[in-house]
Amino acid sequence: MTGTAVSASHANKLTPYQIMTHMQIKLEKGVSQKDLFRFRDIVQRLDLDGNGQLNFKEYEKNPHFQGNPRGTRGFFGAADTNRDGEMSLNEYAWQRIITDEARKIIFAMDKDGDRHVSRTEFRQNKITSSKATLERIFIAFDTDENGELSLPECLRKWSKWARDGRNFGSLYK
Ligand SMILES: [Ca+2]
Ligand SMILES: [Ca+2]
Ligand SMILES: [Ca+2]
Ligand SMILES: [Ca+2]
Repeated sequence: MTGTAVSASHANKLTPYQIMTHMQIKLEKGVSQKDLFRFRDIVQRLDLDGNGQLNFKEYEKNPHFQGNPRGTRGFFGAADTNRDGEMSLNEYAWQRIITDEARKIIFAMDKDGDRHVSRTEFRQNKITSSKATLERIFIAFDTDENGELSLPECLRKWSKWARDGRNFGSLYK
Protein backbone atom coordinates (compact mmCIF):
# COMPACT_ATOMS: atom_id res chain seq x y z
CA MET A 1 0.00 0.00 0.00
CA THR A 2 1.33 3.43 -0.87
CA GLY A 3 1.48 6.35 1.54
CA THR A 4 -1.06 8.23 -0.52
CA ALA A 5 -3.60 5.43 -0.25
CA VAL A 6 -3.25 5.33 3.53
CA SER A 7 -3.79 9.04 4.01
CA ALA A 8 -6.70 9.05 1.54
CA SER A 9 -8.50 6.27 3.39
CA HIS A 10 -7.89 8.10 6.66
CA ALA A 11 -9.34 11.32 5.34
CA ASN A 12 -12.49 9.47 4.36
CA LYS A 13 -12.76 7.33 7.42
CA LEU A 14 -16.31 6.48 8.37
CA THR A 15 -17.49 6.89 11.91
CA PRO A 16 -18.81 3.79 13.70
CA TYR A 17 -22.26 5.35 13.52
CA GLN A 18 -22.02 5.75 9.74
CA ILE A 19 -20.84 2.16 9.33
CA MET A 20 -23.68 0.83 11.49
CA THR A 21 -26.18 2.93 9.56
CA HIS A 22 -24.87 1.66 6.22
CA MET A 23 -25.18 -1.90 7.45
CA GLN A 24 -28.78 -1.21 8.56
CA ILE A 25 -28.23 -2.46 12.05
CA LYS A 26 -31.48 -2.88 13.94
CA LEU A 27 -30.16 -3.78 17.41
CA GLU A 28 -32.98 -3.82 19.98
CA LYS A 29 -35.56 -2.94 17.32
CA GLY A 30 -34.88 -6.33 15.76
CA VAL A 31 -35.61 -8.46 18.83
CA SER A 32 -38.92 -9.78 20.04
CA GLN A 33 -40.29 -10.07 23.55
CA LYS A 34 -39.79 -13.82 23.12
CA ASP A 35 -36.05 -13.35 22.47
CA LEU A 36 -35.78 -11.26 25.64
CA PHE A 37 -37.52 -13.96 27.68
CA ARG A 38 -35.21 -16.56 26.18
CA PHE A 39 -32.16 -14.53 27.23
CA ARG A 40 -33.57 -14.22 30.73
CA ASP A 41 -34.13 -17.96 30.95
CA ILE A 42 -30.52 -18.63 29.94
CA VAL A 43 -29.16 -16.24 32.56
CA GLN A 44 -31.39 -17.77 35.25
CA ARG A 45 -30.29 -21.27 34.31
CA LEU A 46 -26.58 -20.40 34.46
CA ASP A 47 -26.82 -18.27 37.60
CA LEU A 48 -25.82 -20.99 40.07
CA ASP A 49 -25.40 -18.75 43.13
CA GLY A 50 -28.68 -17.00 42.37
CA ASN A 51 -27.41 -13.42 42.71
CA GLY A 52 -29.06 -12.41 39.43
CA GLN A 53 -25.73 -11.96 37.64
CA LEU A 54 -23.28 -14.26 35.90
CA ASN A 55 -19.64 -14.35 36.89
CA PHE A 56 -17.19 -15.86 34.44
CA LYS A 57 -17.22 -19.29 36.09
CA GLU A 58 -20.99 -19.50 35.82
CA TYR A 59 -21.01 -18.22 32.29
CA GLU A 60 -18.39 -20.57 30.88
CA LYS A 61 -20.69 -23.48 31.75
CA ASN A 62 -22.82 -22.34 28.82
CA PRO A 63 -22.83 -25.35 26.47
CA HIS A 64 -23.01 -22.92 23.56
CA PHE A 65 -19.34 -22.13 24.09
CA GLN A 66 -17.95 -25.59 24.81
CA GLY A 67 -14.54 -25.85 23.21
CA ASN A 68 -14.37 -22.15 22.41
CA PRO A 69 -12.71 -20.47 25.41
CA ARG A 70 -11.67 -17.48 23.35
CA GLY A 71 -15.24 -16.88 22.23
CA THR A 72 -16.39 -17.19 25.84
CA ARG A 73 -13.90 -14.61 27.08
CA GLY A 74 -14.62 -12.33 24.15
CA PHE A 75 -18.35 -12.37 24.79
CA PHE A 76 -18.00 -11.89 28.53
CA GLY A 77 -15.44 -9.10 28.24
CA ALA A 78 -17.51 -7.16 25.73
CA ALA A 79 -20.77 -7.73 27.61
CA ASP A 80 -19.50 -6.57 31.02
CA THR A 81 -19.61 -2.89 30.16
CA ASN A 82 -19.45 -1.61 33.75
CA ARG A 83 -16.39 -3.84 34.33
CA ASP A 84 -17.51 -5.25 37.65
CA GLY A 85 -16.60 -8.82 36.68
CA GLU A 86 -20.24 -9.90 36.57
CA MET A 87 -22.61 -9.98 33.66
CA SER A 88 -26.03 -8.66 34.50
CA LEU A 89 -29.10 -9.83 32.61
CA ASN A 90 -29.20 -6.51 30.80
CA GLU A 91 -25.52 -6.72 29.86
CA TYR A 92 -26.00 -10.28 28.63
CA ALA A 93 -29.09 -9.40 26.59
CA TRP A 94 -27.40 -6.44 24.90
CA GLN A 95 -24.40 -8.52 23.95
CA ARG A 96 -26.67 -11.24 22.55
CA ILE A 97 -28.62 -8.69 20.52
CA ILE A 98 -25.39 -7.24 19.12
CA THR A 99 -23.62 -10.51 18.35
CA ASP A 100 -26.65 -12.45 17.07
CA GLU A 101 -27.36 -9.74 14.53
CA ALA A 102 -23.69 -9.44 13.55
CA ARG A 103 -23.44 -13.20 13.08
CA LYS A 104 -26.52 -13.26 10.89
CA ILE A 105 -25.30 -10.46 8.64
CA ILE A 106 -21.76 -11.82 8.39
CA PHE A 107 -22.80 -15.38 7.60
CA ALA A 108 -25.26 -14.15 4.98
CA MET A 109 -22.30 -12.59 3.16
CA ASP A 110 -20.28 -15.81 3.36
CA LYS A 111 -21.53 -17.32 0.10
CA ASP A 112 -19.07 -20.21 -0.13
CA GLY A 113 -19.59 -21.20 3.51
CA ASP A 114 -15.92 -21.21 4.57
CA ARG A 115 -16.82 -19.08 7.63
CA HIS A 116 -14.84 -16.15 6.29
CA VAL A 117 -15.98 -13.18 4.28
CA SER A 118 -13.59 -12.53 1.44
CA ARG A 119 -13.28 -9.12 -0.17
CA THR A 120 -15.14 -10.44 -3.21
CA GLU A 121 -17.98 -11.74 -1.05
CA PHE A 122 -18.14 -8.47 0.84
CA ARG A 123 -18.33 -6.46 -2.39
CA GLN A 124 -21.41 -8.41 -3.45
CA ASN A 125 -23.51 -7.12 -0.61
CA LYS A 126 -26.06 -4.47 -1.34
CA ILE A 127 -25.76 -2.23 1.70
CA THR A 128 -24.57 0.65 -0.42
CA SER A 129 -24.08 1.26 -4.12
CA SER A 130 -20.82 3.05 -3.43
CA LYS A 131 -17.86 0.73 -4.00
CA ALA A 132 -15.59 3.18 -2.20
CA THR A 133 -17.78 3.09 0.91
CA LEU A 134 -17.91 -0.70 0.85
CA GLU A 135 -14.14 -0.83 0.62
CA ARG A 136 -13.81 1.55 3.58
CA ILE A 137 -16.14 -0.57 5.69
CA PHE A 138 -14.23 -3.71 4.73
CA ILE A 139 -10.90 -2.13 5.71
CA ALA A 140 -12.37 -0.96 9.01
CA PHE A 141 -13.40 -4.54 9.88
CA ASP A 142 -10.24 -6.24 8.64
CA THR A 143 -8.07 -5.64 11.71
CA ASP A 144 -5.31 -8.08 10.77
CA GLU A 145 -5.34 -6.82 7.16
CA ASN A 146 -5.31 -10.31 5.64
CA GLY A 147 -7.97 -9.43 3.07
CA GLU A 148 -10.79 -11.46 4.62
CA LEU A 149 -13.04 -11.13 7.61
CA SER A 150 -13.31 -13.75 10.31
CA LEU A 151 -16.25 -13.87 12.70
CA PRO A 152 -14.23 -13.01 15.87
CA GLU A 153 -12.58 -10.15 14.03
CA CYS A 154 -15.94 -8.72 13.03
CA LEU A 155 -17.54 -9.30 16.42
CA ARG A 156 -14.83 -7.38 18.26
CA LYS A 157 -15.31 -4.28 16.11
CA TRP A 158 -19.05 -4.66 15.94
CA SER A 159 -19.45 -4.87 19.72
CA LYS A 160 -17.47 -1.70 20.08
CA TRP A 161 -19.12 0.22 17.28
CA ALA A 162 -22.63 -0.75 18.29
CA ARG A 163 -21.98 0.83 21.68
CA ASP A 164 -20.24 3.92 20.36
CA GLY A 165 -21.84 7.06 21.76
CA ARG A 166 -24.84 5.14 23.03
CA ASN A 167 -26.08 4.61 26.51
CA PHE A 168 -27.80 1.26 26.63
CA GLY A 169 -30.84 1.34 28.84
CA SER A 170 -32.64 -1.49 30.51
CA LEU A 171 -34.39 -3.97 28.25
CA TYR A 172 -36.44 -5.40 31.09
CA LYS A 173 -39.05 -3.36 32.88
CA1 LIG B 1 -24.38 -15.52 39.82
CA1 LIG C 1 -21.24 -6.01 34.78
CA1 LIG D 1 -16.43 -17.13 2.37
CA1 LIG E 1 -8.94 -10.30 8.58
